[in-house]
Amino acid sequence: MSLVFHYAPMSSAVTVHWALEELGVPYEKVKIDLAARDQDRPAFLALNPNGKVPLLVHDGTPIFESVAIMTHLGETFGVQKRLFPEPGLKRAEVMKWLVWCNVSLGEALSRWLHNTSPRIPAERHNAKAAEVAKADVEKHLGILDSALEGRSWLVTDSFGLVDLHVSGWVAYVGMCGFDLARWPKVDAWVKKAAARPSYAAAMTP
Ligand SMILES: N[C@@H](CCC(=O)N[C@@H](CS)C(=O)NCC(=O)O)C(=O)O
Repeated sequence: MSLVFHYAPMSSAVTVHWALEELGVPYEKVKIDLAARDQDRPAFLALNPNGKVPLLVHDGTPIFESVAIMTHLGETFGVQKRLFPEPGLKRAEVMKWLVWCNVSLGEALSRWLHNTSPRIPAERHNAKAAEVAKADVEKHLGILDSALEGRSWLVTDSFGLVDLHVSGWVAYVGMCGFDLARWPKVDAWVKKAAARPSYAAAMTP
């Protein structure tokens, strides 16, 4: 079995990196220097025509999109390790939150970054769009806070890949300037998940 993980530190690849560490599966790391535009090289584009990380190549099959990778890792290695539910309603709930994270929360955050980030030329910023996006990110953090009411973990009674992926994203939302302390259940859950040794390993470049 061969797993080759193409990643960049402090990117969307972090949660996949964290999952690989948490699962304890053997894998090979290939660092992609985004600033040097390694992602535009033909050999990389042949594996991921989107030119983005993360990318996982499992026995020669390239898989892009972090939720697809997370789901594949969960199905393949996570069920046995009790980090991913078997097919059924709990699996459906896990999928609901994974997709919500990348599509709903992620979309609002992306809109906010596009309208505020110093990496985007100021003439492309729109103050009203930034305000709406900020409110949308906050609305999603509120939804998550309510979902965590009375629960230790998001879907099951124990830590799972869904906690890892969604809390990893939410930690990034915090790094982008949102004060997570305003959503106490989210804040406590993010801190509890990040205390796992696998998180420190994934944050090591
Ligand atoms: N929806 C994708 C997003 C991947 C993504 O945007 N990756 C960024 C890093 S955070 C990237 O590789 N950017 C390089 C580029 O666009 O040139 C996922 O979840 O895997």
